[in-house]
Amino acid sequence: LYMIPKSHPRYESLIQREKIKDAYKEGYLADSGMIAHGRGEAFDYLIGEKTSLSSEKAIKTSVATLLLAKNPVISVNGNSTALAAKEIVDLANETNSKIEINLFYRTEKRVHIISNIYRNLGYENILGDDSENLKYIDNIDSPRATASEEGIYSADVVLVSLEDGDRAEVLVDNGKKVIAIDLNPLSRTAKAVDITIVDNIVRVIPLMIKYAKQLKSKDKNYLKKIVNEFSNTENLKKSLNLIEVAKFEG
Ligand code: PTJ
Repeated sequence: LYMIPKSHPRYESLIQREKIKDAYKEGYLADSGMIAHGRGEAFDYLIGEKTSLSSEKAIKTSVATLLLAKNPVISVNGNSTALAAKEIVDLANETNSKIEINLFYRTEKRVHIISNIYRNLGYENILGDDSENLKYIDNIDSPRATASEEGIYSADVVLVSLEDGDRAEVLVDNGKKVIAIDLNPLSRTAKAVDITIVDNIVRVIPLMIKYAKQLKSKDKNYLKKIVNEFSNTENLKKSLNLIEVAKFEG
């Protein structure tokens, strides 16, 4: 990584840019992954680059949902891998979730590099790579809609991040409970899914791990109560409010 002094006022943001740039140079970030990151950065700026109370509530509900699931799957792509691969492995272990590679711009080369990243982190059975006979959700025979039979294809809960709206809708239409990490509260993904975490993936996954450690010893009724008390419509309204009240304080 390019040396960024820790004292730099935009240190965290610059580190994320470096990771995205490096992932691009290593050949596993989609070309438009750069654009997607830039859009996320802008929304992050508007919400003050911190986890709001509504995001924390959505995070807690998401963890309860993963812990209650029969076959929970964490879907990963180029951007989520660049920013949070190690933490994603920890979250999968804490919540007994599977990890599946699901790329919007799928190429053999990108799949290969990404699966090696997870293997090098000690996560052996990554799903969705080319060694499997992949199926297609909703019978959309497109490389964008691949699904591993034991993963997303049969999952009851899927966690997606930086996901395209069409694919999020296909998952919802197929009866999956979908959790999305998306900084844009107005995106089609944010509106389509069951739980939207309007926050940066780099802050979300570590907090999910913290909640998973707390909640995994709780009984099912306790977890169900958390899930039942959550309204995604309210959550999205509150997230939008954060942007509306962002004021010039100069
Ligand atoms: O690796 P691939 O081939 O699967 O491609 C991945 C991208 C991200 C290129 C693809 O899924 C895509 O084009 O996504 P979109 O439609 O640009 O949506 C990305 C969404 O993620 C946008 O709403 C961004 O605001 C949001 N976003 C960007 N960075 C972050 C983020 N959300 C959370 N944390 C971030 N760091």
